[in-house]
Amino acid sequence: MNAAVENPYWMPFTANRDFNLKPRVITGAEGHWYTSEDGTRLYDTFSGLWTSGLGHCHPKIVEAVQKQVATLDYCMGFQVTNDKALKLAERVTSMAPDGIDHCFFTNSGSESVDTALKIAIGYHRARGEGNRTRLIGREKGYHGVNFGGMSVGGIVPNRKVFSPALLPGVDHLRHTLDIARNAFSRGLPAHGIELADDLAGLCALHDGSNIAAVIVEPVAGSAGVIPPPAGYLERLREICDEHGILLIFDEVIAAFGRLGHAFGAQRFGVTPDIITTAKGLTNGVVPMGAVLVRDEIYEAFMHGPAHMIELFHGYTYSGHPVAAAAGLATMDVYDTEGTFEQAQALEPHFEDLLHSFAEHEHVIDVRNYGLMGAIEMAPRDGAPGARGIEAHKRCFWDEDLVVRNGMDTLQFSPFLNSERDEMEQSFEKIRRVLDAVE
Ligand code: PXG
Repeated sequence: MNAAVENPYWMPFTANRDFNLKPRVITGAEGHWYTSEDGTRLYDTFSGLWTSGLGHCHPKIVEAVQKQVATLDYCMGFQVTNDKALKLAERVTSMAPDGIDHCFFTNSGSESVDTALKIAIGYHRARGEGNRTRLIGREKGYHGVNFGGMSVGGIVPNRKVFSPALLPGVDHLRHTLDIARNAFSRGLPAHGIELADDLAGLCALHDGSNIAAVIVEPVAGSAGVIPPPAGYLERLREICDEHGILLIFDEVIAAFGRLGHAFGAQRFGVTPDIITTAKGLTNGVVPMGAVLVRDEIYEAFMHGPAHMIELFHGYTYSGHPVAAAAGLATMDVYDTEGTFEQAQALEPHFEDLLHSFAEHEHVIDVRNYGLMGAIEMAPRDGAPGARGIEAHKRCFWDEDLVVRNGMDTLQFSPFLNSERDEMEQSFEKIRRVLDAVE
């Protein structure tokens, strides 16, 4: 068959025509390994898509999902709820920083972000500050693909085509990637705290009293793992407090162990007002997201006649019982297996392996924090991104390795319970690939 013509599946964030020339199709998974359609076993260096830190098909999660789907497959989530959603909200808020004690369920990171932005605007209005509607994002930020998240996001190709339809009243802080000053930093880069003062500049321009919220990823993920400069998030928090602006941490990647804690906020010791999550909430097994908010935010909505809906927002599948069962089983495994401690213990080894590429001829930067890492290659003359996708394909076909590239940056999201020797072997394979790439 001529797949390029006949494949009806329009793949997300994929070069479809190129893909269809030689499709890469996964049919199974177990633990840290995928199986492709010809039976090859491939090691997963990206934990799914930052999703599956416990490994694939974890037996405890599989069992919980199987049981739930046969017990209560679905029930209405408006005006009625299910036992698992209640339990998961309790469980997740008990793990969150003090003061963050309400949880709204969504089905994805994109929905979590748009929900969080709506909650921020609704919160200010409920307090009599309906003028506070401006939203601030950051260049290179990724907050999903819905209109709100796209508007506060800062990845240019994701915005370009839709530019006329972006939300009004949105500004961006400058990004913090500074290879000239910070290349090959281990952990948080030393330079760039002053970039947080962009927020003070926007408060001066618009008056802080018109700004509803600032949203940032604690560590930018999709843009190629950009840890914040030391002190940067603390400074953002201070400026938000000075001006009554809500601080939203988009922890779709950072939450649930990627930074060695339940939440990135805990790793940084900076507590935002709202946290968005997805991915690790269910180990990627069933789609689900959650938005966690401070008590005052929830309480601000709880006014007016008690029989009336307070927030006109929600999804048919908010708090889906099968997703919530997967979430509960995932939290149990994090707990019983000591996953966050395991992840912390892996960090130094992961950092050393990544930075062993610092001298490689193609490599212009290596960045890491927690179990998030990136190796950035110089773009090939006139063909940015070509080197990255070539590396991805060589990994897949020649080395039985699934590696994520964003343009010429290879991104790594090792399993939170990785085996050291598997991690080492995967980086040996990557070295062979970088040696072979033109
Ligand atoms: N916020 C953040 C911080 C994310 O990383 C989303 C929101 C959107 O989530 P959904 O579930 O709607 O996709 C994400 C998603 C990459 C990559 O290569 C990362 C994501 C998506 C696609 C690619 O790093 N993260």
